[in-house]
Amino acid sequence: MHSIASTVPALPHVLASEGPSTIFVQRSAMASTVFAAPSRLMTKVLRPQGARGAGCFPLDEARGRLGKGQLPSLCARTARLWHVSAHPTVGAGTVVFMSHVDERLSGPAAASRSNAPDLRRSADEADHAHSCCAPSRAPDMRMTRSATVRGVDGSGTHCIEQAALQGGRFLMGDSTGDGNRPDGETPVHQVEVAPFSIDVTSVTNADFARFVDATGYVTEAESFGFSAVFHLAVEALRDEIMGPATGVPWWYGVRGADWRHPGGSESSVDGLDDHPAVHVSWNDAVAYCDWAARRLPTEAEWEFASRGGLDGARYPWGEDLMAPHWRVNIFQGEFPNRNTSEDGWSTTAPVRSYEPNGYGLWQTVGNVWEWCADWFDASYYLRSPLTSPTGPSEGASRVMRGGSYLCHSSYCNRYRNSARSSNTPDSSMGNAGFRTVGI
Ligand SMILES: [Ca+2]
Ligand SMILES: [Ca+2]
Repeated sequence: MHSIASTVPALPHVLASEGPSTIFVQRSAMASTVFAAPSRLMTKVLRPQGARGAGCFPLDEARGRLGKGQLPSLCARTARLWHVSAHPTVGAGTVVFMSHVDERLSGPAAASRSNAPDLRRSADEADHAHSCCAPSRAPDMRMTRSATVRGVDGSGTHCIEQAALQGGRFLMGDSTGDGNRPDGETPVHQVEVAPFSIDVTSVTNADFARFVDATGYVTEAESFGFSAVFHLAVEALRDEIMGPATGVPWWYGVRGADWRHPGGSESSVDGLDDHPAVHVSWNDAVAYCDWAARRLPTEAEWEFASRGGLDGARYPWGEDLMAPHWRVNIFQGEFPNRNTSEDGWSTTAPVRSYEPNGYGLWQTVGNVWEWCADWFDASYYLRSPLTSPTGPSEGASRVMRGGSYLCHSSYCNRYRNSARSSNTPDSSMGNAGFRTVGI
């Protein structure tokens, strides 16, 4: 893949940007949350303290002001964090707050808006609750969908090896303290799942091609005409690159990017038969499941399976990330512009890379995010039932688990058994796929 890094706005440039795009710099390693606000409001409410970015302030002060309602609720809801290690401008250990919030979203109507950073260059509204992991489609884009679904009737042949799990009780949630508080990885709670069988790998390009060949299914990325591609992975003509996603300049909307063209129109899946299918939305994954007479795992089933029988462990293989070598495909180097790929891969890896966990599952963490059946709610663990939880009855986004090749220890530490994220069910991106379970 060729790099278009030279065309990507470097973070120092973004730091100097004007208008609704605001970056807040906070020089405490203790920060565990982020909030976003229009620059006008930020200037008015918060005390600018530094020369870097739009404002520097102690996290406690920011939290206090949020608690007193001095910032719109939207700001709290959009909270996200980017740790920047050894950033050329900001410096090691600094926490950068990035925001791209339209002031029109600060009013009462904001609460009803979906989490959906806009992938259009002209966009001026965004709410990127999980967009460090994967940007979402803009709400108005959903009106353009015209997906064609034929033959999705349970007649398909699913060829992925299965692990038959006995089920049982386990402790679900983060017991290590590594969790991202806004993600709702706690409280740790006991959950019981029934026996189930699950794919030992995520669904590959070869598997997904078999489905599409049999049904003529058109994915949402193809219907919308574009999908989200990490900037270093773009392989597209210049006029197909829609520009950086709002607030997350390392994600580009790319016309022509879809599961057959993971980097854009100039890429293909030739030679990638055994790589995970990506640019597959939650709706697309469910369509595959319908065809194959399968279903997506519940979030509880996914975590039970990923733990591989190791109670409370941070990773599927235990506690140490390097044990003694790389066992997961994530991002090494300086995110987002320099990936040293020490683990062997800069984007997707073949699904049977590294070693399987104790249940025989490969790469539950890292490589690609995996869609789960549940709606996402950060507070769900507070009321989750003991037996076979299936998630909230409604929501705006669907759970994704396991992190991806873009996870970096310094800013998006979600390549853990308990880590949670989500995206809207029509969103697709180059770092998300799925695995299925038996009905
Ligand atoms: Ca990697
Ligand atoms: Ca994975």
